Amino acid sequence: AKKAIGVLVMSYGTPESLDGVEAYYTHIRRGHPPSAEQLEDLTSRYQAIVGGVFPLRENTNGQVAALQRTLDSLAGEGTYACYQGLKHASPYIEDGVAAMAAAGITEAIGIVLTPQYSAMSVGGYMKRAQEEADKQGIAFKAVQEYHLHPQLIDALSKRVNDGLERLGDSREDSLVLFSAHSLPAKILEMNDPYADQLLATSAAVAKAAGVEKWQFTWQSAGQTGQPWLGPDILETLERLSAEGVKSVLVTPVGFVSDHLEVLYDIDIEARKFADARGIRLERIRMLNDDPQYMNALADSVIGAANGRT
Ligand code: FEC
Repeated sequence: AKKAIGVLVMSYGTPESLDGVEAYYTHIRRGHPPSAEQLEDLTSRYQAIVGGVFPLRENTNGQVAALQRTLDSLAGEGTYACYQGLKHASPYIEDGVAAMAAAGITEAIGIVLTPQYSAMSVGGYMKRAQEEADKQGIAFKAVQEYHLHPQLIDALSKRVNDGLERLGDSREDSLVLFSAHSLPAKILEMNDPYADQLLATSAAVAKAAGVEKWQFTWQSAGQTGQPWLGPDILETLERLSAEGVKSVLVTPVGFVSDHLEVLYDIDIEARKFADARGIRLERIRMLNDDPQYMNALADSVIGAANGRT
């Protein structure tokens, strides 16, 4: 039989349980344990989110399974074999590559469950995957980005229309607020494509949904003592309230799952902030294992395997 091409599906990772939060946070901080206060703050955010304490794990599992089914139906069973590799939790990126090698795979494609490239995000995942693939003797190719894939844009634009419908009467006055995870502002000196790709995704989704009133804002900046890209979503909501905006549809374009940065940072923190300023805030449904999103991923993987990227 023909040997399968490995697909390393990479995602951020989340703790297994509340006991695992400290080790997870320490890994994110590159081996520096958080202070007791930082740990307490993060633990309380996990405790506050609804729909399961660590929904990202189940959502990533569901995405990997759905991508496997999509690849099977597009390319035939046995052509591609998906493996999971997480940035900050087990199974780590290196574990996923080692599992491929153990299965006899010699050729693999890597793809990250976030559409836009940054040297600090996708670049970091790919560097670790490439290094382990080199060690294991696997020929590795990366899907760097898929931020303008037509199936991704269509899936997001449908969600924008759904969300505007939920805002009901205020649809005409609603503003679509695209958002993404902030990064340290030093990426601007590196000519990083992250911000441009996020704006390109946002503009394409707005166009496809027929939305004219939209803006982009950052969210979820870390506290590292260094400046991060702004304005943050809370600053943006403050300004919008001063401008008299009454209804906002938050549309994350860099996140693809329900997880802490959506369920806490938007649904709890930003919503409370908006409520206090008389702004009605809704959020689009996240993609999770949406079939069009799975198609965008599968098509990008097949494209890379056939030398299209
Ligand atoms: O639900 C979950 O358990 C995980 C939610 C989660 C996602 C996520 C995605 C991204 N991050 C990105 C960059 C950074 C940088 C730092 C950083 C820190 C954290 C902390 C938590 C956390 N991130 Fe995250 N991120 C998620 C969770 N992230 C928790 C630590 C506490 C905090 O700051 O709140 C700063 C690291 C440092 O200290 O040096 C930088 C980027 C993404 C989106 C792309 C991707 O998914 O990979 C970029 C989901």
